[in-house]
Amino acid sequence: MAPYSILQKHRYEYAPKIPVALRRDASSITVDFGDPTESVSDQEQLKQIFEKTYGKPIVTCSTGNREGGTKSINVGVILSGGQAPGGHNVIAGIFDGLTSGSKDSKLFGFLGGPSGILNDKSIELTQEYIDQFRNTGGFDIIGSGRTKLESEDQFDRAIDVCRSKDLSAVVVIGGDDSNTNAALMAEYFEKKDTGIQVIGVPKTIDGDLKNEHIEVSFGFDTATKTYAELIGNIARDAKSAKKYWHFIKLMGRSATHIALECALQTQPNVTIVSEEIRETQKTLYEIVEDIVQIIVKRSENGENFGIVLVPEGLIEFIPEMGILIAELNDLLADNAAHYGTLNTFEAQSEWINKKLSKDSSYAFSSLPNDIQRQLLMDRDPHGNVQVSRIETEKLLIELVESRLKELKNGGHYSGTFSSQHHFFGYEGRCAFPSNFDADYCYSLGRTVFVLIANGLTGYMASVKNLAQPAEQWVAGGIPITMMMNLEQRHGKMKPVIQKALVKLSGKPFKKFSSLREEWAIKTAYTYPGAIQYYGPAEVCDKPTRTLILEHSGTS
Ligand code: FBP
Repeated sequence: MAPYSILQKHRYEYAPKIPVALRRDASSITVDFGDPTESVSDQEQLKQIFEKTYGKPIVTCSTGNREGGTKSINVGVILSGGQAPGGHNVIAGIFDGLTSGSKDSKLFGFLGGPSGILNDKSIELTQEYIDQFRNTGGFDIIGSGRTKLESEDQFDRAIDVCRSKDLSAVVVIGGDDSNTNAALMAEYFEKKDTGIQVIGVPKTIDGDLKNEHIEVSFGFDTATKTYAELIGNIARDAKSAKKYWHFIKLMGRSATHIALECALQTQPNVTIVSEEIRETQKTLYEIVEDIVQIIVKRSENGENFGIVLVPEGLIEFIPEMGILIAELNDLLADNAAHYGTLNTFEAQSEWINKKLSKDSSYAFSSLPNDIQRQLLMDRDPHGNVQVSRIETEKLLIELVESRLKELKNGGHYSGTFSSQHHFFGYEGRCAFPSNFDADYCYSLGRTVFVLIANGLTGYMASVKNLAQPAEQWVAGGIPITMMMNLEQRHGKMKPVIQKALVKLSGKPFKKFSSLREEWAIKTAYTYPGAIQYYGPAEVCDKPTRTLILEHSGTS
């Protein structure tokens, strides 16, 4: 066994709290069926695409008992996309459910993400092996990857591999794209009459895989608490030394849920919400001006320090930058061969500038060289610009600094401005899961097994009522097609799970916007401290502010 820390040793002993309905022998749990469902929109088209799996009912784990337990079965599991705390517990939950049904059942973990099933690379997950990962962060139990599993050739290959291992089901633990592909795979497996079930699990620290039935994706709780601890520490340092403005970029590929939650936990001076920028169509220079105004006001009170939270996805939400990035994505995808022959940045940017529209060429040229380079870096497998590699926080500092100089020269600002930049993302993705994530993920894993044992496919495991104590949580399954609509991807309309951005009419944003002016000028930081695993429930088990505001009506 690899060396481990004292906390890790103690976490092995932690028994996750689970809903009452899951507390019995997992193999005997039945499900109650609701009414047939519809997709969020584009019902007719989706009905045709998902001929076999469209319209299934929501299911809830029931208190009734299944006759005859479960025969021994084999299941395969895949971790897909970015790491999120709690993934190990999902796998532990599946394993415990599976082996409670029959000791002869087997769980296989495909290695390195979805490519593991295509390359037939897997390991059998034994009790001894799994026990080394319980309640720990990371995805290193089997590794993860970003290969997309979406073509019929890939699905055929997956069928061969599943058959060679006699798998009854495949579990895909992933974000919105991976679960969309899980739904397509479930449909294909049904059409081919394979009898192989596919179940999805909602994972992503970004928190953008959520809806009426999926209250939060796992990992969001731990990641935001980790970042909030660090932000609180920096805020206190800033308030002590009174000499730096800290610009902190926070992960979240697209939606601003992470930065918003961290703002609610720490009360910084400025938090940019990308969705609001898009809604109000603010330009980069207007965003900079807003920050500058706050810096000037605080300096008039003698406070030449502060905290600015910058969501990672911001750059794509600034109208002129969003258009520029969309043009760049298309240009790079359509001219990959020619672009590959351009060996220097100068040659690349000259070619790009000629191809861009006039406005985008202007927007591109007005950016510092480093940011231009970052915008031209390789796309991810979904064709997206890798926002975690674009240093928006540094860009803002540069623009703020130069605007403050202008104001100083004009006699409108007499403060001092020194800055520090930070990026918090990877720090939070593999943290020891909070009690909430440890409990939630283990419950999700147990729920996955109940769905499999009840013969379901094309479902996402769901555990609801999460703002309440774990015993009151409600476990069940949501047909994935129910969360889908059609969206344009690479010029074609494709079925996808709707991404949940921050709602400006939602309670978390409203709460934030009612307080932000006060936080901007006053120094009103709060310091959440480190995640606690042992102690009073109020300290250790409390979910995020976002979840509480969205689901219990209190803060
Ligand atoms: P998932 O959506 O796959 O969960 O990943 C989210 C994320 O952590 C984003 O916040 C971030 O932009 C991205 O992954 C970084 O990706 P990578 O790990 O490939 O650098």
